[in-house]
Amino acid sequence: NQLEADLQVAARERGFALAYQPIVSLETGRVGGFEALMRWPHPTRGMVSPAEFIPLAEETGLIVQMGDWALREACAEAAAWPSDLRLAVNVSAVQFERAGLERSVVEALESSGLAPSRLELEITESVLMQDAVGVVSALMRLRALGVRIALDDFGTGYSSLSYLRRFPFNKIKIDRSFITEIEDPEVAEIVRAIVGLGQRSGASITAEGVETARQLEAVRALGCTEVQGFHFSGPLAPAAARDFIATDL
Ligand code: G
Ligand code: G
Ligand code: NA
Ligand code: MN
Repeated sequence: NQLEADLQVAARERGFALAYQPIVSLETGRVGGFEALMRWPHPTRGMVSPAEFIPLAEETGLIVQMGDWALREACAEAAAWPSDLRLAVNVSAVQFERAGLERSVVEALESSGLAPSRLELEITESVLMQDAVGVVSALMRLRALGVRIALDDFGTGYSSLSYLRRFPFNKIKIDRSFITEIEDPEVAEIVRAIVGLGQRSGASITAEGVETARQLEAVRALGCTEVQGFHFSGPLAPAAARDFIATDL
């Protein structure tokens, strides 16, 4: 398969880029950090979507070296931001299956000088669906380093609520599909319940995919503490992300 062969080359030659999407704190009204999102500028196909290449990278195991690169690259970039800003990096279930994730995180932090408390790893429920004991202890060791752990795309899986009991997440990111329908009172009630669960477990709550001022006001009223979405900004190239920090919202 040609795409797979190309991905192999890109992984070897580090032919990827990172885009950074602002996450806005509703407590301060300012940017609180950025989520790093991988991009693949393909030599002939143009920009290939992560929706296409991340699953392929997971199937082939290439995600391990790609993920290591993303951690190092993103930590180095974030070290240049003001020190109150955080960096979120997505970590795939496949990276947890292989040994070495903890070492990669430590190396990315040490080589960049980024304080561990500024790094947040975003995992999805698929991470917790694997061998629960091994994964939970790996997450605990990462937390012991001072790194924060966020549960991404919350509400889309088969048994979201049960995962909240397995591990003390620092953050819950409510999936975009709920925010899209937030003006439906039943959906708003679900989001209110998620916010309550988060507050009781000490997790902050991010609303993903906020695209309109009405959605922003709705999630604010429901108690979300952070928002991410096109209303403020989509993912930005590194220099544009630095400019965004200086912008008044
Ligand atoms: O950037 P975009 O919204 O197109 O991303 C699509 C999907 O790809 C998202 O679900 C996102 O979590 C995933 N993704 C983007 N970058 C990374 C990455 O560096 N590692 C992993 N594991 N997933 C990523
Ligand atoms: O699964 P994850 O949450 O990591 O996916 C992030 C993806 O969501 C990125 O690819 C990003 O481009 C996309 N995204 C971010 N904000 C919005 C938004 O407001 N609307 C839509 N449709 N997509 C968004
Ligand atoms: Na994510
Ligand atoms: Mn997400």
